[in-house]
Amino acid sequence: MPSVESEKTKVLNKFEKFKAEKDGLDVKDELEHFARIGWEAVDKTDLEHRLKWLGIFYRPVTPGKFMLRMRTPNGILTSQQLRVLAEIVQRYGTDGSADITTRQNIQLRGIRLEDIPDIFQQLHSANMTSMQSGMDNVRNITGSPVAGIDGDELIDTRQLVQQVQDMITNKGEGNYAFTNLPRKFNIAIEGGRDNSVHAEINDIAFVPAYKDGQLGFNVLVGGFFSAKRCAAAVPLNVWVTPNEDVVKLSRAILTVYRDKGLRANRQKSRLMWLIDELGIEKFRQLVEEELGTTLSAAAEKDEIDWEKRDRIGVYKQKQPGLNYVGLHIPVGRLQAEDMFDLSRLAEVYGSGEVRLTVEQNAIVPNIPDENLELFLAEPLLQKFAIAPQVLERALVSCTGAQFCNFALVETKSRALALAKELDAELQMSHPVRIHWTGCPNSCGQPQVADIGLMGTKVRKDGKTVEGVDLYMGGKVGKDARLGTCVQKGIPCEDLLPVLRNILIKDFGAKVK
Ligand code: SRM
Ligand code: SF4
Repeated sequence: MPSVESEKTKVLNKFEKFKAEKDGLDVKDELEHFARIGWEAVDKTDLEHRLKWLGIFYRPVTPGKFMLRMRTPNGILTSQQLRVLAEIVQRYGTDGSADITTRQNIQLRGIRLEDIPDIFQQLHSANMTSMQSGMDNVRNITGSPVAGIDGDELIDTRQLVQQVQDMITNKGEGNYAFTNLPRKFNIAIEGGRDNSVHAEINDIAFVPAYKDGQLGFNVLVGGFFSAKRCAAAVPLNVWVTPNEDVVKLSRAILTVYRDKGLRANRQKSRLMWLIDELGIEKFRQLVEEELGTTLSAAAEKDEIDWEKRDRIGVYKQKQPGLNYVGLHIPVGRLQAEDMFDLSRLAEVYGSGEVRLTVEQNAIVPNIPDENLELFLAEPLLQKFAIAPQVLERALVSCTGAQFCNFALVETKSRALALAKELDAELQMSHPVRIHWTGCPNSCGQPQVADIGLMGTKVRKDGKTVEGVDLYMGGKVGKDARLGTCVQKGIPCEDLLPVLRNILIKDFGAKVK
């Protein structure tokens, strides 16, 4: 299939060049061949870049052991799907594990390229896909984690998220229309009042809003983080009804971005850079032209007016007699046996469904009142608590040096160790959200945290050591705003007392 021509591609950077030569999606037909010849014989660009179009990530830190990034629309998996993922991970023994991601998604580790054809068959049979989950594609689409079960929800986002994903990925088979975007792209659909999806940091965000008494969405565009710049999404001044209009508008925005987006410099290719260049009015006009209709102006205000809730613990559902239970998964890391267990619990006590959150936790919905006591007594809840320590509870961490070659520091294990130590020393009445990210790419979203820690290298006593830049002031939920860097270059080995002081001074912590 031809890739999209744009005026801007005349100056081709390395990425635009290889995309123009061969679309990333083309490697789908070569998987059997790659499996036969082995990863070391695969063309370098196919190996390191194009395979990401299928969600297959070569890991230079662990050569030969790949990461597989799934798509988990709205963060929802059936217990059977989770079991399939557990079986995939299990075959890799101690190399196999999985991570719940900051986009309500799951990634599998330890994967061997020779097994991919077989794994893709398994995924297909279980109605799962990893298609277009990396590189210049639309990432996992997030939605309210308690869609359809929360008594206070405004719009059930599940179908909408699925429909947008199906449009973009051709029902998970791959869709050449959207495999050559100028850069990655994030979409979120919020259905509740507490902005559980971090709407403001997505390239497109739909947030609930009433217009003339009718419930629909206001639309925000251009939110993103990168090493060069972080920007909160801005209003497109559009309101849409919560139906196929969401799909049509997403398609139109993506098409304008694909065809007009800036491609010369990858540091300036995200949607906001195009909006800056055109102005929001002109951008809106192009979207309308693409749609062939006039868009309705935004409702005066949106309905995001609650503080964000973390969903950990036991909650009544809108369906009488049913409950959902949010389990804390420390820094999102799962082993195969955890996944089997979680899947079993969801089947035995609930309706066979598991949900993931952008805080890297899991929710088991639809547990009848009479099953609750036994569910809460299950041994897995010792590991994945419903009432974890205050700091551990709100901890988020990106992958970091264990598997990511961009990382400047180790994150997950360090984040957990520090939180445990501080939880042991301090008493706090409310959670403080600490987010770790291993480098300025900000996958761990330090800018949305109460305390954000971004990996860096620091000089100490004549040596280069692992350190962090400190971010503060991030606010989530209503009136969300991005935190900023308040202190640079703290060596990780000196971080404990720094955090202790901040927690006491700014967050009311008391020494036990
Ligand atoms: Fe990310 C690249 C991991 C959410 C911004 N991100 C990467 C890569 C693929 C780099 C690589 O090839 O090694 C990381 C894979 C490491 C690994 O082995 O796991 C990676 N990003 C992650 C995850 C797994 C972090 C986590 O532990 O949860 C998240 C996967 C989400 C998903 O399911 O798709 C993840 N990444 C994010 C987010 C947060 C979000 O979406 O809310 C951001 C900031 C928001 C944004 O993109 O606007 C983010 N990741 C980046 C960037 C910087 C993008 C830019 O415009 O410059 C990169 C680097 C790039 O794209 O060039 C990146
Ligand atoms: Fe890797 Fe950096 Fe993203 Fe962490 S923030 S996963 S270290 S790219």
